[in-house]
Amino acid sequence: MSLSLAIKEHALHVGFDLVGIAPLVPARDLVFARQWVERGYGGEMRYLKNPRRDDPRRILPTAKSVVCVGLVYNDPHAYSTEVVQAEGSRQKAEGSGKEHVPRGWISRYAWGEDYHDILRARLERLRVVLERLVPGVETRIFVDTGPIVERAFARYSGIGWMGKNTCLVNEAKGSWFFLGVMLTSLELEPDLPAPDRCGSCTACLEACPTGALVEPYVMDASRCISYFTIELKGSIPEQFRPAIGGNIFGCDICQDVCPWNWTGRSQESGVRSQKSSGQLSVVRGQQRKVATTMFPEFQPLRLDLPGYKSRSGEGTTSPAPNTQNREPDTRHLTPETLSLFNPPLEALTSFSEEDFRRLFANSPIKRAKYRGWLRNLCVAMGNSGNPRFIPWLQKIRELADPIVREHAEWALKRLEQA
Ligand code: B12
Ligand code: SF4
Ligand code: SF4
Repeated sequence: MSLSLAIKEHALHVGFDLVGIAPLVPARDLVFARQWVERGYGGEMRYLKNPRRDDPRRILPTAKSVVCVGLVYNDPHAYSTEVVQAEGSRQKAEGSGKEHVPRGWISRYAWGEDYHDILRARLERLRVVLERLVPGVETRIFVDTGPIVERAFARYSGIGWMGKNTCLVNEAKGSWFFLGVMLTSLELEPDLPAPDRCGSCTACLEACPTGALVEPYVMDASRCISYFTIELKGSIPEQFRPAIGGNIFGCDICQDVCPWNWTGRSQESGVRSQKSSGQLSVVRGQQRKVATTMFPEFQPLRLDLPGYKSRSGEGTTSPAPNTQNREPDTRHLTPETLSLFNPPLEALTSFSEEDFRRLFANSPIKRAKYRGWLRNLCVAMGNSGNPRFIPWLQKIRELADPIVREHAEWALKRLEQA
């Protein structure tokens, strides 16, 4: 068996779902990535300016090929475009005489434990195998945070094509997977890039609420909800706040609507998007067949909140996987347990800064920091149209932090006008 094949077998053996080998320099994409940053599309993400991103030999001078791996994080819970959020659920609740429970959306990738550690641990195991196979081999491993344009290499390794939403999409697995890369000093047999299967579909471009997908395959990250709610440390530009809707950490919309995350085959998605309305779109009548994982670390975290008592007795959790386009299942609720799947906004207000640090110590959510968390909650509450948040916002606006204060003021004004 060739060394390249042996490495790929071991990658699957240590638990990755996808693996491929890329040649060292996908020059066209790295030039594109540099120009993209120069155009200002990276917003305030200064790490994207690191010149080592232009050529991996600046990290490992002996590098000759790149082993790219993918790990599926999707689980069977509903998509953000399936759960009827904000206005829709309010109307429904009012119609049925029940109190409306405004909920927020935490991006699917952040429901479970921090993926950086999980992928890195598996890559370390792969590195040990490689060092045993080829003593003296030099390697560097990266998951997300290193100065590597990961999707460029992953694209050339054949594990997916770059979709028009800029995510890497795999024909069999969809796009809900994380990437990891290993630079090696070995001359390995490269795979062929996967063919682009987006075809004439434009579902993601149409669904993006902020117009961040400025043209097919090109994102202006400085307009992306994921950037606003995770990466941006300061004030969220006011003109984008209504379009953020209930997204409080990250955004899944352009992946939720992708037909490859449904049947994995056709574009017959029947997606109804509500671009720029600030509401998430609603998708009905589809069967989801894309790859999921039962890996417990990626299931929605359940937090015990002894201090929290839900006002309307709605509870906080939706434990049952929800694959068939249903609204969150609220039958098995305990009022003090919070699931990160589509949580009630009110429950999220009960965290102190200390709680935030403790609860999210091993979660990607810690990246937003407490200040960003409060800021994002203010925006979602302002967008909820629900006056029950006014007392909390009034309290929050007394905080010393000028960013949080300003977002609370904005939300109060919006609720008063609602
Ligand atoms: C900065 C960053 C972001 C930014 C900017 C995203 C973006 N589209 O650039 C923000 C904060 C918005 C973001 C959001 C998300 N991110 Co992010 N992010 C990164 C990071 C750190 C760098 C990405 C980057 O370099 N962007 C600059 C652009 C130019 O590069 P690129 O998008 O990778 O594009 C490459 C190719 O697509 C190609 N290309 C793109 N357009 C064109 C056009 C032409 C003409 C050509 C020739 C080439 C080309 O050139 C580039 C180099 O190949 C990577 C990790 C890493 N170190 O690479 C993770 C990463 C891309 N993110 C990831 C994830 C999971 C997410 C989110 C799903 C999280 C969430 N739910 O909120 C969203 C997805 C949003 C989306 N539609 O992409 C995964 C992607 C997995 C996948 N299957 O694609 C990565 C790889 C992290 C990881 N290790 O798993 N992210
Ligand atoms: S993650 Fe959300 S805001 Fe960003 S490009 Fe996709 S749909 Fe648009
Ligand atoms: S939604 Fe359509 S255009 Fe966008 S990435 Fe998926 S297949 Fe491609």
